[in-house]
Formats: sequence, C-alpha cells, structure tokens
Amino acid sequence: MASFTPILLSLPSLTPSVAVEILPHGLTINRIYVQAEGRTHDLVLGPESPQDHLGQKYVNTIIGRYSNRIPTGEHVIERNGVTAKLTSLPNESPQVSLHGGPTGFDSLPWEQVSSKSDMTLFTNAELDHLHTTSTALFRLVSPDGDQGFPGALLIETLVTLVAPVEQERHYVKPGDTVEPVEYELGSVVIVYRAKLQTENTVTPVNLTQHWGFNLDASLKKDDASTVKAHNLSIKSDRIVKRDAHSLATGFTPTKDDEAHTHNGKLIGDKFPVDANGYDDFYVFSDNPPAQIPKRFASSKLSADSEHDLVKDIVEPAGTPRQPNGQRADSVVELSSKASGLKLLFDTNQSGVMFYTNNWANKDGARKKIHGGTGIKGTGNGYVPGSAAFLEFHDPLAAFLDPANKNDDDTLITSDEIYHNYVRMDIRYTEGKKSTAE
Ligand SMILES: *[C@@H]1O[C@H](CO)[C@@H](O)[C@H](O)[C@H]1NC(C)=O
Ligand SMILES: *[C@@H]1O[C@H](CO)[C@@H](O)[C@H](O)[C@H]1NC(C)=O
Ligand SMILES: CC(=O)N[C@H]1CO[C@H](CO)[C@@H](O)[C@@H]1O
Repeated sequence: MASFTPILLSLPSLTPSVAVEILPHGLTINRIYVQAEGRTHDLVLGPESPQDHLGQKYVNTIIGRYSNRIPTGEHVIERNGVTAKLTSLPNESPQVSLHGGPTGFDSLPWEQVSSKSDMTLFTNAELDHLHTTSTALFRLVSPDGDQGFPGALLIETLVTLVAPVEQERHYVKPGDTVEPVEYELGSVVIVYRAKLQTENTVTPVNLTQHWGFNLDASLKKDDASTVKAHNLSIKSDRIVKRDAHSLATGFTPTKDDEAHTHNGKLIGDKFPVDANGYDDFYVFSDNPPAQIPKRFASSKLSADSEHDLVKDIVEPAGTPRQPNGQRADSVVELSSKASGLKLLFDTNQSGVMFYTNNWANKDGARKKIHGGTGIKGTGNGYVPGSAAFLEFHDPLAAFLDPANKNDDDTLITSDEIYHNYVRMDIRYTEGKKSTAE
C-alpha cells in the first residue's frame, strides 16, 4: 500500500549525516537516521515494518484534529462572534475523547503532494525557501462533521530536512587530548497549516507530532533501553493540573517541584514513582522576543503575497537567530552523554507534552536497530521509560477555558489560517568518546 511506502528525506553526502523516513499513513516520522563515527542511529521508537503502525497507535504519527483530551459530548464554541457545535466522540473512556477521536488524523492515509504549486496554504515566497532543503509535502481533507468536528478542514503539512552550515571537521585519534567538538548535523522542520473550507464557521484545531525519542537505543546496551540517563531541559514554569480522567483543570507552578523542574537534570533523577512516569503538559515560560502567530488572516495568502513565516525556520542550523526574527529560542533540549547526541527544539506552540512511554509493553514491537526483533508479541518490546515523547502543542482543551476567549483558544474561523511549526536541530559531540576508548 502506497501509504506505507517510506518517503526518504536526505542531505547531500556529509559525514556524519541525517536522513528522515516518513510514511503517508498518519504522517508518521518512521525513522530519523543519524550516521556518526561509523555507527547508524535511529532516534525514534517504533515497529520494524511500516504496516505494524496499524497495531500500535500514536507512535511518531501526527495527531489531529485535536491533540490530547477533550471531555466527550456537545460543546458550543465561539470565536469573534462565530459559533459552531462540536460533539466530541469517546474513545479513551466514556468521558474522554483522545487525540481527535476514534478515527483521528493518525490513522488516515495522507496524500503526498508532488508539486509545490499544488500547495494552497503557503505563499510562493515561503515555498521558494525549500529549494535548498529536502522536502515532502502532504495534504488531508477532513470532511464537515468528521469525528464530530464542525466544518470541512483542509490541512497541508510540510516536512523538510535542513542542512547545517558547513563546519570545519576535526578528526580525533585515540589518545588525543583535544576538547570535544559539537557538530550541527541538520534540522527537521514540520509546518502544519489548516483552513476551513466551510464558510462562516469555527472549529478547534490542535495538531502535533507524537514522536518518541531515545538517543541511546541504537547503542543496544542494556542501560540504553531507557531514557533515564538522558539530560532534559524544558523552559517551563508550570504544568497542567488534571482530574481523575486526565482532563485539564488549570495550572500548577513547578517552582518548588524538583521532579518537574527540568533544567538539565537527568530524566531518571527524581523520576515520578507512580506508574505513569512522566506524562505531563509543560507550559513554556514567556519567552520574548519571538511572536510567531498561531493563525493569520487568510487574505494574506494571495498568490503574489510576500507573507513569509517559513524563511527563518528553514535557515541552516547554526545561523544566528535574529532578535526580532520569526524564530524562537529553543525551549526544549534533550541530550545523552552515552551517544553524544543532542536535540534542540523551537516552536510557536505554548507548551510541550512530555511522556516517558511508561505504558510500553514488552509485547510491543521494538526496531531491530534498537536490539529488538521488530515484531509484536515476541517479548522484547520497549520497556517503560524507554522514550521521551515531546509533543509540542497548546494547553489542553484551551477553548473550554473562558480565560482564553477570543485569544489563545485553539480555534480558527473560516477566514483564518492555522500555523504551527516545530523545528528540531540535531547535534553530535565527537571526540570525548573516541579519546576514552
Ligand atoms: C545537562 O546538560 C546541561 C547543558 O548542557 C549541563 O549544564 C548539565 O550539567 C547537564 N546535566 C547533567 C546531570 O549532566
Ligand atoms: C493540544 O495538543 C497538545 C498535545 O497533545 C496538548 O498537550 C494540548 O493540551 C492540546 N491543547 C489543547 C488546547 O487542548
Ligand atoms: C515562540 C513564539 O513565538 N510563540 C508565539 C506563538 O504564538 C503565540 C500566539 O500568537 C504567541 O503568543 C507566542 O509568543
């Protein structure tokens, strides 16, 4: 089936190097390959065979129309005087609609768009920046009433791999006493756009990539099977408070909470004792000066428009970020000393869901490159704590909180375009490990 045929994004022959494999099914980031010092790493968890994503939901897929949990039932929504009715369908429990409902965007075949000129939610100025990167473009139409959501919605997504600025390489020999050197390997950028195709209505939209990272899994050592020795920083000062059904009920400051203060501590340090491990939504501390909109007027998209929110996001890694540019500072940093790999994320979303895969089951499928058989039911699946899922999106069910009215409410009306980006820079530190060997 074509929707399980991987699409490969790759960079011209650089060593070390990065490549990304995407499946149109659920817009799945199936593999992120990094080649460094003679070893190939795959940074994301998953089954071996693309089709096996059918039996394991939400592994590196997109989530839509609405990430995370909404109370089931009817909600009348209103933005700028336009109203509509959402009837969210149960799937997690009778009370909870999870990740867009029973048949969310994660379980649909996305259409690959072969020509930039067929994209309608990006300007030509924006698409022109992609000539130096390796890109795949996708589209999905969600009909009016899909999973209870109002209005037909067109979604266009671009996934692109950006090459690093060229750096001088130092080749380290055993016994050398040089300082370790950190290299930029490349950046993965995802931009989601959405527009209602039904006039005079409004709908909630909250998309994210539900991707789970383990920077050591390809080392295939026993202690590399969890992320507890990974170092994590999240620029956040509060988490979402939740009720017994995991539905949002407000925020809790994390100032005196060591477990939820991720400022370079190891994930395993102060690891929560309950069965969930980490499964929390962290709201980013206000982080000016970047002010990248999450939606804009659709009138800005006329064919000759100079409107451009893509330029700064696809600049090469290492390019200094302009103080008032359309790109934020990184808000999340994940690294591992054992593999020398580091990920830095920036986004225009308000926060990140951090989940350590504590509900992983040894009967799930673990990739061969991570030391598994790749097949479900063979008893060597990923263990609890085996990944850092980092899902960038807005606080849970934001449109139900009156404080967000007509503001950060995750709603779009028929004359607005939803805009969401996440960029992940991949770095590698060479030297330290070579000299130790
Ligand atoms: C984690 O990384 C940060 C920044 O690179 C560093 O300052 C900190 O010491 C590291 N933490 C640990 C526990 O190694
Ligand atoms: C949007 O999705 C993210 C990711 O799942 C979630 O953490 C966030 O709470 C959602 N936002 C709203 C407003 O529900
Ligand atoms: C990092 C960043 O620019 N975030 C922005 C994303 O969009 C919201 C709403 O438009 C802004 O308030 C944030 O500052």
